[in-house]
Amino acid sequence: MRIVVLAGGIGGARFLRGLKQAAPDADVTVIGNTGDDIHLFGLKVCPDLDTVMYTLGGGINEEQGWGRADETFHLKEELAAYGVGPDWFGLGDRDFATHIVRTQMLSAGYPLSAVTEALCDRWKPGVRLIPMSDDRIETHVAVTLPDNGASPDSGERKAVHFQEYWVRLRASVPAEAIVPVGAEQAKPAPGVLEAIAEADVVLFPPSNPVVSIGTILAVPGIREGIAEAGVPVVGLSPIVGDAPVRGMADKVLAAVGVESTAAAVAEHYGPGLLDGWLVDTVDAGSAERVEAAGIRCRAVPLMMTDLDATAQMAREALTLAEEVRGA
Ligand code: FO1
Repeated sequence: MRIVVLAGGIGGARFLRGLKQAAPDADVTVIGNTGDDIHLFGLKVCPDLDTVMYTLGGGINEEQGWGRADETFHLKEELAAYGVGPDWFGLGDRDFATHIVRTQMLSAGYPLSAVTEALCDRWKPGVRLIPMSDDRIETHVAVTLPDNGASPDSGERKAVHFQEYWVRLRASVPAEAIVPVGAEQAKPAPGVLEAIAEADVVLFPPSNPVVSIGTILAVPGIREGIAEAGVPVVGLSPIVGDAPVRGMADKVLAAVGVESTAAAVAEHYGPGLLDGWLVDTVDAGSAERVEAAGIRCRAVPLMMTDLDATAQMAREALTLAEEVRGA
């Protein structure tokens, strides 16, 4: 079975670990979000690609869900000693090696998709990880900084890089707009549209529907490719009990006018894209609203408490896909 998964960071990566256990013989292609990418210290950092690669390759810092296990931060400390910022993004020494190799290969002319394939040669994630595009796309967030007089630009409306909004500001101010800069001019990376066209099922894991899956869908051709593939598209709600399971998805959902509920996210994707939607048992009451939107809906436990629970979620998603296919 050929499965295509659109994945962001932590939630998507953890779901993939369960999917691999639930469908060990499946051929899984992951289309990774690159809107979170950031250039720091002259290096290109790809947080969502690295989170999938490290999580499935066994190198992830399990508690954080990002960055490497057994990290040290000597480089970060030395850079801070030179007064070279930013100091709010925690890059570890082991993680720096990934960004150095990536940047070296990009500078030598390799596209991001080839670089990602080369990095995965080491990590062997057990899935094919393709960036959504080889073109540069960076998600920026429009905010009005608090008018506290503390910082020079306080009280001003400005666009900040997604990572600054997420990590430095901790999403403490409303996101007034979220823009995947560069998406309109970007093309899907080689293999993305082919994988979608050849897929038996497409899955939307519990990744952020705006800044992760939404950004992937913003690359021209990907949303259309999925909608026209004629195969079941099944998603798992990242919102459980009107709150995001992890992260601050509710902050970015508000920016696009979507209420923070499992049903609203399904409606946001729409029946043109989604055929099936899994909500957590606590949201079983919303299944009727989702079905009324033309999307088949089932209520199952959606907390990825451990690998077996996550594998069961993946099995439920694949079962719903078969139900939709048969409909
Ligand atoms: N998230 C944080 O909350 N704080 C950090 O200092 C941080 C550093 C970091 C370094 C490398 C990397 O790949 C991810 C990192 N993240 C950090 C997570 C990152 O912001 C998120 O994983 C995604 O961008 C959102 O899914």
